[in-house]
Amino acid sequence: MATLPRRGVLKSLPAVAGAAMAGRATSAQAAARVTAEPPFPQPESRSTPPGTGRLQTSLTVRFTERELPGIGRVRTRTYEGSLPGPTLRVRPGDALAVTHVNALPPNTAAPHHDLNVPHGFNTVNLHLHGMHVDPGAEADNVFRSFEPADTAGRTASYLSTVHIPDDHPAGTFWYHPHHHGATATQLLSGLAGVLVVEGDVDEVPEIAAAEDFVVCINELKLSGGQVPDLTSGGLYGRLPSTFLVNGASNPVLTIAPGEVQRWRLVNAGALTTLYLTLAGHELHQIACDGITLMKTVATPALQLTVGGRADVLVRGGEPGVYRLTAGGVGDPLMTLVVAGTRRPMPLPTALPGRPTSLPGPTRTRALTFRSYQDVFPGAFPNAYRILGDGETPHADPEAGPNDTAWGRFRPDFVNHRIRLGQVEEWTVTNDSRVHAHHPLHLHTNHFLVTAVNGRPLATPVWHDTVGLPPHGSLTLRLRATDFVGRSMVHCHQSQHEDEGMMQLIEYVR
Ligand SMILES: [Cu+2]
Repeated sequence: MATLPRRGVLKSLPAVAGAAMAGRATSAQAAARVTAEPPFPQPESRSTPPGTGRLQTSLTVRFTERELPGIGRVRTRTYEGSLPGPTLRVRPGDALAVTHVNALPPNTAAPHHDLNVPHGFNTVNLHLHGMHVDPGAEADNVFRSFEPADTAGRTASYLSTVHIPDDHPAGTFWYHPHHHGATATQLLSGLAGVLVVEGDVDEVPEIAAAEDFVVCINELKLSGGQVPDLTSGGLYGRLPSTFLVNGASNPVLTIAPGEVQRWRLVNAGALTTLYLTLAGHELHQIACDGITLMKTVATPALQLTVGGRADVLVRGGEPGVYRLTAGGVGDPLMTLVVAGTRRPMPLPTALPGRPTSLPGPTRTRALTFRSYQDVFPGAFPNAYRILGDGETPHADPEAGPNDTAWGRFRPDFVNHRIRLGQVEEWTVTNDSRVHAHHPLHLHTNHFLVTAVNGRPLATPVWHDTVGLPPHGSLTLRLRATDFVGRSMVHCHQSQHEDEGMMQLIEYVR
């Protein structure tokens, strides 16, 4: 079984532009470029000590100035001084105890009267994205505020204790702050880390034999070596995004011909959906959003929406140099060099997947993600909101999209009461004037996507985050279990989220 990522002796080579441009080079060329360059970067790993059932760790958030490979000096908010933060590795049944220290400086701007205007950029909290755990108390509670240092520099610490159910799925999850108003700025600073739940899927022989790599993709908005706070709606639109893999620009990973590796792909960005392709190779997907598939799915391209994860197996092809790219993103994300002695390894024939069916629904909901640009004057001219099943208390459907409050997030109003054990069917529509991407994210429970634009999927797919098709709709089924309390459904395009595209859920018995 895989308990720790194996860090084999990896040969790698510099991200030479010429090499990266060549879709494929000869094996001699590739071999000639193999040097003693740093290995493919992996975040620091922190695992539950054997026999303890408890991973106790601390995460200090602070501004850090550091050299990012291929980028230069950057000063940004980090976990533990690193970008991304450390990878936390736990097992079903474990307790995860995190002591958070917020060593960011005091917030400067006074609070805005409208909480759906971005604010509080140095206040954080802790969200365990995709985890099926308690959303309340001192667990995965995104209503908490971990305040920054005071003017004298004194910091407070905040404890989160999360009990991971014995039957929690094994897979790839992640953590990040989820303080309303600051999520986009903090994600675009690189405040994110990977959370791995180890278990059954790791014991599939072909997967256990594969080297296990975290591929955490961060999206930064850099201006003069810093990430500016999102204080006006148009700011980020004018700055290009910088994409990093495990904190480096276009790092290089080496694989032998025929060798199988496991990549845990995480879109830890804030704004951009990634359409991933690896030149010369298929991606053999084994899990989506932390849920193991019923069988391996080979695909030439993968849509990784903001917040989404995909575990894939990659089998080294012909010797050469290949790029992992994302449509619409100019530079390669990373480079794969196929070199060395052929090492044939099989792909799995069976996976311990979660069945892709749920009983017929006993209740339905219709939600609409609506965004229209430039409908309001001022610094935040957009209207990001979710409509459906009880908008805000003063909702006036006749008021239409020019009512500034209608359908925007209110922390004191429950939009959806969801009964544990009951199967619901949701139709979620993307109603936007422009070609807007809205990644739907539900906290606490996964859901089963059963149809796209009304057309049933041959094989439904479990998600916690899924892109709504522009001008289209998704149909999903949900059966919430285990945890009562207040939770969230929102857009994971985090600027939209900060500006109000979020609703409150209460799970009830
Ligand atoms: Cu959105």
